[in-house]
Amino acid sequence: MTKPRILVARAVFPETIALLEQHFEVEHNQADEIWSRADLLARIRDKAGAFTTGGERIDAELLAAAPGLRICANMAVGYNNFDVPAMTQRGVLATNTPDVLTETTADFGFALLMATARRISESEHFLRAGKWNKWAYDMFAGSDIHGSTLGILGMGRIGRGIARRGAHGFGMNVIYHNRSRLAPDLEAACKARYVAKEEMLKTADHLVLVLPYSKESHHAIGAAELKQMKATATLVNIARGGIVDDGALAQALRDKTIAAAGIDVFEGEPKVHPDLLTVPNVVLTPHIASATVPTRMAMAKLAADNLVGFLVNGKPVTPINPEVLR
Ligand code: 8YV
Repeated sequence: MTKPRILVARAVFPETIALLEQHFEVEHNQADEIWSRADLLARIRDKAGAFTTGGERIDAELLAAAPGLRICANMAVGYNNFDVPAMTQRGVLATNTPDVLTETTADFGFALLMATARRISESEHFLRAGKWNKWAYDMFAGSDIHGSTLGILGMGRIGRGIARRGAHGFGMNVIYHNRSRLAPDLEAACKARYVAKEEMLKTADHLVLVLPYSKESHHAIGAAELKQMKATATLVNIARGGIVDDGALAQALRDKTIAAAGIDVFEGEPKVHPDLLTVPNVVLTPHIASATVPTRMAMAKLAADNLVGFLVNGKPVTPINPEVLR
């Protein structure tokens, strides 16, 4: 019996490829570089499934180029690279990797918040540059985490993980805003209080963004929102590029209308807004919030399990559009 053909759009763990090769004929991008759009369109043409990593746009054009495509399995919890309505209409299943990255990503959100508020990167650069030659009362004086007000925009699994760390670990007063209010038991578990977005912008000492990217959340934090924040506030974005207007953020950081920012995701990444590279009060990381070895392995395994589960047994593990199965 011939095996179904699948595409793995980027280099992943050898263990993942070995698992997939037990069931499929695998075309695997082993190069360092992401395939061009033209390459992706050409290579997906004869495939039944695709293993994607969040950067590959799966839209009507690609679906038209791949008449036999039945599933795209994203190795990411976010799936704004998928046009889900177009996939559903064509009967193509979409899957993602929720849960397995929640705690790791929440850990990183907290690490980035602490590095930002306590000016860790900025002070390390200063030391490495040989500029540390005296004590000064205000040298790299930042803002406190413990006892401060933590605002969270987007209260899904990762947002709740950050809230728990803040409330239970650091005695923070946690407020959040979300499309809908959490059930009382979920609010109680992370000691979080629902507030309007405007109140959160005005009162948070630290604001962490963990909401999914969509047309509605595009530039949810722009010049107007940044103006409402405290001059002592820090902003952390571990959600998606495009949720923050990076140009407006660089301006706010330069004008010190907010104190500092920690940014892991960028509009148009891996390109970074040039103005962000020139302001000192921002910690910049290359989209690594889920990057621990066990978590990345678990994400890759879950994406592979979705492909095997669906194409071999008809049962995906974490479908986004289960209506395709009916
Ligand atoms: C991924 C992410 O590393 O899961 C997500 O949504 O943003 C990250 O965990 C990235 O999408 C590549 O897989």
